Amino acid sequence: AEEIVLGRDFMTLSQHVLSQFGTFSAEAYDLSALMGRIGLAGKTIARHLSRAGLAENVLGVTGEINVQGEAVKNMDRYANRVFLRAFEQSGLVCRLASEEMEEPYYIPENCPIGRYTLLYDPIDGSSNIDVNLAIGSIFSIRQQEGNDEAGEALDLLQSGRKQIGAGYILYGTSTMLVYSLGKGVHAFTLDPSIGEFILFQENIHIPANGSIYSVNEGNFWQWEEPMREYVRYIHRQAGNTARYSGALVADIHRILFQGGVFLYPGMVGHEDGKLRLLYESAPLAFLIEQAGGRATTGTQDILDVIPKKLHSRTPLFIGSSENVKVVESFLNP
Ligand code: P6P
Repeated sequence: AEEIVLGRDFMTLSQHVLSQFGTFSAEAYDLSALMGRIGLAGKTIARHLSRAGLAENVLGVTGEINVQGEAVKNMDRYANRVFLRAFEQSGLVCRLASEEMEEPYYIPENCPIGRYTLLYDPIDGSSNIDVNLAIGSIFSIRQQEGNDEAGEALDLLQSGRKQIGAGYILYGTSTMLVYSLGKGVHAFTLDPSIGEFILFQENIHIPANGSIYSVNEGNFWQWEEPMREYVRYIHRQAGNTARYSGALVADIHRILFQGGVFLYPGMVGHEDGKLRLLYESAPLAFLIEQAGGRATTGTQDILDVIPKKLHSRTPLFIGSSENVKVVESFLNP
């Protein structure tokens, strides 16, 4: 095997975060430790998933219904707790907000010295778990501004432009972590034999245009007419390919590397669509904009939306800048 040059060919996630800052500042060490904890959560979840069908509480449901009105899968509850455990005794994060928790989780002992707020979707695409298809975790890192429990709105109900970092973990044929701290988008593969996420691509740029469109066409007759017109236009145009996995992270990962557009529009009776702003659309919009792409609600950049509630939804159109522009031309004729 060819010689590995330490520091060039072998860059762990924590090392890479430090290298992003060029100085060994307190902030650099904080964010390196924080990303290391996210990596720990990802490794723990990946290991549990690898035991599907063999260990308890991987497949199947808990019998509860979450704040979204959806059946709670065993993995949803397990993964949510893994993130919470990863940040207790960390001194880094005062408050965590998750798709699986109605209210934010507040860690008082971290708050006076805490500096960050973490929002996350612990398992995105959980309908894929029981059929062994790709799923993900999505995370968004914000500066902590409120230094007590009441500071919730300060820390959470803010525009996506205030995110200081975001990314996802994709539990697929391999486990990958993709993140940005506002200095480009970088991708890592988990090497389970050493338990480290190793850098495999830096400064990823999304193609300006792509032939993939990713949308659940089963909702066709629930869409507004402009959205139907767009999909009819795509059907008539030669060379387009439909890819839709049921897991947002997997569909976005494909589009990040190959170009194209993911669409989750509003529907009659559900004008805001299904996806959550703060821990699904906003972190992915941060990442895709860092990679040179676009993300919009159809009328506004996702990153400019200021939510009224923690679990606010918005429509999402995200991907290659030219593809998103065509979508907007149909939605705002
Ligand atoms: P639909 C999974 O439940 C999820 O939140 C995303 O991961 C995924 O893109 C979307 O919902 C799938 O929703 O309505 O097409 O099944």
